[in-house]
Amino acid sequence: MPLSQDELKARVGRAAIDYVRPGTVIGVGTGSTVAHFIAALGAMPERIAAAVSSSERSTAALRALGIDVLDANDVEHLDVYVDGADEVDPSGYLIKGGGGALTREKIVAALAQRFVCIVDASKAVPVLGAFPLPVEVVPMAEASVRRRFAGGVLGTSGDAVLRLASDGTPYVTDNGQHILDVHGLRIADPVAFESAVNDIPGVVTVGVFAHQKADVCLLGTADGVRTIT
Ligand code: ABF
Repeated sequence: MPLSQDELKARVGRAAIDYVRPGTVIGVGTGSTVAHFIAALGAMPERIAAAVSSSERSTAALRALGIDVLDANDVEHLDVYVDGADEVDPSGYLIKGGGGALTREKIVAALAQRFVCIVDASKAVPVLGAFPLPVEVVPMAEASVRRRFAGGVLGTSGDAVLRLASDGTPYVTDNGQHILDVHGLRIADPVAFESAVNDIPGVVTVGVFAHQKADVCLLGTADGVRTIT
């Protein structure tokens, strides 16, 4: 019987505990794979000292386990940051932000000595871009950013669609901004592409993690957990 995607996520979420040192302060990302990691944190015999979270959703899950959640401003560095992703390429470059938390994820990842990414095998791709690229934008810049992607950025163009909440209104991030999901891109040079999109006026965060790529990527597969470093 093949393992379900959620069982692969659980497997890799548990495996990330090997990179967590008891008594340290760690960074915790967002998403369903990270939810399995948070559950495994709660089961550690010797607990972590505290966590810095990348979303209200993860904060609630950590606090429900009695894990202290600190403000990022009160922490100078984190031992490790553990988070999921929507796509990972063979170099460990990532697309993130499907869960809407990309800005805080980048902020928290930047505090960490090591970034451990946890994904199920379906996230591994040869080239980033099949997953619609999340771009957090200031609402007044939506149309101009959409036009920039339509015209092409570093030789690849895409169709930027405003992300909507379940009630049909624009999705609003934890930071009060909107998200454009850009379809149809092929990101051959993630480092240069991340810089180019960061330079577009009105862009708050682009969901390409290349300057801050994963130091270790744990891939949950039917044959076990594989690492991409
Ligand atoms: C989060 O992990 C987001 O950046 C990304 O969208 C998400 C992947 O979600 P899941 O683990 O539920 O597939 O960090």
